[in-house]
Amino acid sequence: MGPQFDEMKRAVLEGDEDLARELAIEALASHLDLKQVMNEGFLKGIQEAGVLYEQGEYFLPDLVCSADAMKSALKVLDEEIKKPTSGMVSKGKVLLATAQGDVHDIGKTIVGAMLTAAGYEVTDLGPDVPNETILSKADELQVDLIGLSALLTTTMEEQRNMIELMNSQNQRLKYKFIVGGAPVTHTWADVISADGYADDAISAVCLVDSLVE
Ligand code: B1M
Repeated sequence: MGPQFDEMKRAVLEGDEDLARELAIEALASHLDLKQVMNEGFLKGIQEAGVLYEQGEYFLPDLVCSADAMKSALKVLDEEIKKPTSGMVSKGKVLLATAQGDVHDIGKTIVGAMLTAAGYEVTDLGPDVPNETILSKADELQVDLIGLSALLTTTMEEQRNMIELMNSQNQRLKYKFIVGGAPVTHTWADVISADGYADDAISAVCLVDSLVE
């Protein structure tokens, strides 16, 4: 692992927003591989912050600072990640959100950026979004697929509730519905009868490709 990746990890771990932003700008300027920049750099930092939080060494304010540093790097890299690799013909419309009661939005934002890069028109409603809002937006935008992220075991229930809401409004077949987020599994997706589950942003693109024609 290169020293610059270590520094990226450290910037997030120490919650240093300015350093994280600077390192992201430098990474773009020196044409580093963005996948490596994310996976070996910044994401390592947020993962380790999570571990330290679990071990009681980090407290919530530390986690918030790490997340803010992660987001300042992501903001710089986002536009670059979103650049399509091929000529732009929209492959379909995707609506993303994080479940109501859940503020975690870093992973979903990455998924959105990767889907945009892959040629989808992505609308990201952000974190903490009620299912009713998502469904009415889906109708308004006539999307092909809805993706709901959940990072808390409690908010995973909103993914099940979304299916129930769709069923109650006779809209289950109108949209493909996929789920993701750290505690979510294939089994959970099967239990609630979602159309699919992806454990990271790259597999999310493959999954959406397989569901949207
Ligand atoms: Co919180 N948090 N957090 N947190 N946080 C977790 C999730 C936790 C596992 C930490 C821990 O205890 N070890 C734990 C959840 C425990 C549980 O439910 N079992 C937890 C907790 C408890 C909490 C609070 C309740 C703490 C408190 O207040 N006492 C609180 C929740 C508030 C709320 O939501 N109501 C809270 C708050 C926060 C911060 C605000 C400080 C911050 C979030 C900032 C933000 O997002 N804007 C935060 C963070 C940063 C984390 C950890 C450390 C990192 C999450 C992250 O961004 N990971 C997290 C620990 C962990 O996950 N191990 C933790 C990086 C990201 C790239 O990964 O989100 O998994 P991830 O996304 C991946 C895949 O999952 C997938 O692709 C992404 C890219 O590879 N994916 C999808 C994600 N969404 C997808 C959707 C798809 C497909 C794939 O299709 C739709």
